Amino acid sequence: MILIKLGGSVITDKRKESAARKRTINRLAREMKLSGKELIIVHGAGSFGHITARVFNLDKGYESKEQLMGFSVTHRNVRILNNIVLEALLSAGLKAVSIPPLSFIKLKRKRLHSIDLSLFEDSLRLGLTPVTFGDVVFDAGLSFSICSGDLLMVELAKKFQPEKAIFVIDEDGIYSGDPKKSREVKLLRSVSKDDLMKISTDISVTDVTGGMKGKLGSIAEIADQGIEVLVINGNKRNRLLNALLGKKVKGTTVYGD
Ligand code: ATP
Ligand code: IP8
Repeated sequence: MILIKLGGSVITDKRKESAARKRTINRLAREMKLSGKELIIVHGAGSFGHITARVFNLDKGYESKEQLMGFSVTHRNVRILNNIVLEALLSAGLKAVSIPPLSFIKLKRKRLHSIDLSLFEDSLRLGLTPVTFGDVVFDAGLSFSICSGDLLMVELAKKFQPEKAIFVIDEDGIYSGDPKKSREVKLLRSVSKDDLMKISTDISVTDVTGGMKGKLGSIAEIADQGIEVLVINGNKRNRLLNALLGKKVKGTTVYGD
């Protein structure tokens, strides 16, 4: 089984609220189907989640009752994006089924409190492709908080030990610094998990879950379990397909020790 995260930077335009990139989503869905691999798919929230989450300060947890509408709207919005992804997967011929985090994970001060991944097991056993996504969730310390797709990647990797985990973003991989900020940065073709945290990162768009910095922490946790992690560009045709097929593709490979 291969675990994939379709980043919000690829499937949406993170600068514009609720702007899905349907052509890209459809192409990525076709590439996933063509690979013929057993998959668990996670997707980010992009501009369907991060913008309203920031407006209502949802990442800080419950502060006032005015945030509750923000909680509902954000959940509704990420489900709209999830439906767009599902439509694309079904049209490509994948038997996808959606499993929303709000109903299977609870956090405590933004860290894992409890999780029930049995629906993922049931789906895989039947030959269905489970799909989940970054969402608002209940939090035992803060009443609610944000669950990133990156955290879901870590928990799914721990439980299902995929043959590899692929993070699909809008850049060719992990660079020595943010490629949107500087031309001097270099693509890192292979990085050890211990070197990950030394990499310079930046957040140029609204992102309540820590952007690339948060992602590097999640990648390190997955690599720590001996699982190969790839970071590749989803805007480049067939890169996801070739990565799924085990071909050598431009991107960053992160290895444990
Ligand atoms: P989402 O959280 O919405 O799902 P995502 O998973 O696609 O989004 P982001 O958190 O947006 O990922 O991170 C990808 C972005 O990180 C890229 O668009 C890039 O500009 C930025 N970035 C910052 N530092 C780096 C770096 N060192 N290497 C590569 N990208 C970087
Ligand atoms: O885009 C964030 O998930 P991510 C979820 O995977 C929300 O970090 C609701 C902003």
